[in-house]
Amino acid sequence: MIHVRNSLARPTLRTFGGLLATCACILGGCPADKAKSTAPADAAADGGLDGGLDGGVGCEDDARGQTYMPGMSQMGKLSTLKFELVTSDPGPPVKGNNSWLVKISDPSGNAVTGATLRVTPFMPDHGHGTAVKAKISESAKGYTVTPLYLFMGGIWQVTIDAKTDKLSDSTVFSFCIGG
Ligand SMILES: [Cu+2]
Repeated sequence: MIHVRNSLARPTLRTFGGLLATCACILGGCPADKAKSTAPADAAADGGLDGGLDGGVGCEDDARGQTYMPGMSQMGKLSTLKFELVTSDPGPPVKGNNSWLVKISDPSGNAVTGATLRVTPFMPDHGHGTAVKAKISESAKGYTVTPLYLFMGGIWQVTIDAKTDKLSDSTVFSFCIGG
C-alpha cells in the first residue's frame, strides 16, 4: 500500500526535489544527495521527467538565449565599451566548466587593457548564481575567464562588468545550456 502511494506521488516531488537539490548543492551543501542516491530504480522509472526539467531541455527555443558564435560582440549597456566573446571553450558553452576569452574595446575601437572585470553567472528562472568564482587573467589576447561554472541546464545570463580608471560598462551574454 505504502509503496504504491509513494510511487504515485513521486514524479512531481522528485522533479522539484531534484531541481532544488542541484541548486542547493552548489550554493552550500547537498542535503538531498543521500536521499536521491538511494533511489536508483526510481531514477530509471521516471527518468524522462527528470531529464526534461533538470536538464533544461526546451530552452533551445527560448528567445533569451543568444546563438553562440566565436567573436560575437555587443555594445555595453552604457554604449561605452564593446564586449567581444572571442571564444568559449567548449563552444557553444556547456553544462559544467567553461573558459571564456573576452576582449573589450573603447569607443575608438582600441583594446581596453588593465580593466577590472567582474563576471557573474545567473539563472533567471531559478534565482541563483554559482558559488564557484571564475578567475580572470589578462594577456595580449584579452581577458580569460575560467572556470565559468554553469552547473545545470537552462538559461544562464552571464553579466560582465568592466571598469577602468576612466570608463566602465557592462553587458550580459545569455545562453541556453543543454542538459
Ligand atoms: Cu538552476
